[in-house]
Amino acid sequence: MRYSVFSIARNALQYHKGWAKVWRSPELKANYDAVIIGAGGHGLATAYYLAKEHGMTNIAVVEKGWLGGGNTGRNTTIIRSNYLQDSSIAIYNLAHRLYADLSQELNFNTMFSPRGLLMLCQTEHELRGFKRTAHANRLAGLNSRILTTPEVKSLVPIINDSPNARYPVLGAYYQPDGGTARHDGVAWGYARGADAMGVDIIQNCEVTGLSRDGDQIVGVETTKGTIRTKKVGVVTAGHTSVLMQMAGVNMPIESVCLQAMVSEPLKPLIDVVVMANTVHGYISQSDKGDLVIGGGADAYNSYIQRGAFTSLEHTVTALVETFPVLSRIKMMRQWAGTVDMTGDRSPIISLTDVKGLYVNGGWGTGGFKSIPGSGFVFADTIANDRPHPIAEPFGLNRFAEGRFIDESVAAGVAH
Ligand code: FAD
Ligand code: PYC
Repeated sequence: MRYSVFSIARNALQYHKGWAKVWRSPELKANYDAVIIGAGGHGLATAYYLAKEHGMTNIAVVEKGWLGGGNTGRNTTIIRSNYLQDSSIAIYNLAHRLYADLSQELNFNTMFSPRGLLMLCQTEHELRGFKRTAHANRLAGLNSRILTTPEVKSLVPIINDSPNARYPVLGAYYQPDGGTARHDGVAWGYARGADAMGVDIIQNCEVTGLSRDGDQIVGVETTKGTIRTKKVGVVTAGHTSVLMQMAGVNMPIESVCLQAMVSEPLKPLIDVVVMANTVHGYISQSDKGDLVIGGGADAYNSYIQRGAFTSLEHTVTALVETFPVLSRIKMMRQWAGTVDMTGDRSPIISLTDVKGLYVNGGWGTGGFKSIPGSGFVFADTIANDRPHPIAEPFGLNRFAEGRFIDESVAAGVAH
């Protein structure tokens, strides 16, 4: 649906009563060629690419709440591809490239803003580590380099560059095309695109069971009825283990709470994204002027979406230490999401021992940036019943084979 200036004005004057719905609210059918569980960014992107690239349109995305209401709508929208291992760089880079054209692809403004991203180096170890990352990234064709402290100061004038700081800024890793996007826009754009190709997005529909016939998946039990299907993709960040248990599959995943907050709106103050991994804080400024702020995950496993006070306090301390000028701003809102972490801090995109059951999860605190790439390769994996070459290293078998993809440094501040 396209709107003219006149129709926008008319709708506003009619107290917003006349808007056409952007996607349908279809009835759940009894049979689908594939069912995607979870209408976050990854699930919706998977459905979009299944329909667009593989012609699979008789599919449903089932969501227990509202679409984009999980971590996709709760994250702080940082997009970067500065991971260390080649297999990680391949998927995050693919995602980054797709993000660059996503607004055009979806004809929906995702507000992608590659404004530049800094990861501060506040210990000698961190500086050495990020030099290694910058070299690895450049070898893979990524634009990245190490900044000196004066260069950091000129990009971020409000930063505390005192050599007497508890953790002085010794430099920074810099990805000039890292940045942010609008999280809801990404979910809504993929939802609208998938819906337009015939995908049924069923909200308020919780999956309560997965049915097997021997080692073949045959159905999905939901609060809106039973679905018969031979292909199921589980894309339920935070609850990946819960869903996979329904089919008898144990996942090497822990679920923890990760929080974020926004400040009162301020005049333009900082036009890059800054992450301070050592002290556990990061910051960017939204177009509205709010500072978008986050830090480390809670230190214990849980499924609550509230967050521990200690983590919140720690984040604010890190913020004030790095940007003393912010010590008196007010925080407007705080929220949290449940993220699912693997031991090597890399995701799982995989076939399973159950035929027709596929899983995409374990993105931990960093899966917003990967949504387009993840959806693209997961759709290909489901459609062809074999791992896409970029997804292959991320198979579940890596845990049994000891083939870990260690990204604990790149996962950074939130881990
Ligand atoms: P989700 O968006 O969580 O979607 C999963 C969906 O599954 C949910 O909507 C849920 O309701 C649904 N579901 C669960 N159980 C069921 C069921 N039984 N039946 C039906 N549906 C079910 N990543 C970055 O790259 N950059 C960042 O700056 C960043 N910041 C973050 C900040 C915070 C505070 C948090 C919490 C996360 C952050 N992340 C970030 C991580 C990122 O948000 C996630 O990795 C990503 O959004 C995961 O997307 P998803 O589609 O897999 O999951
Ligand atoms: O992955 O860049 C990231 C991130 C920042 C904050 C949470 N995750």
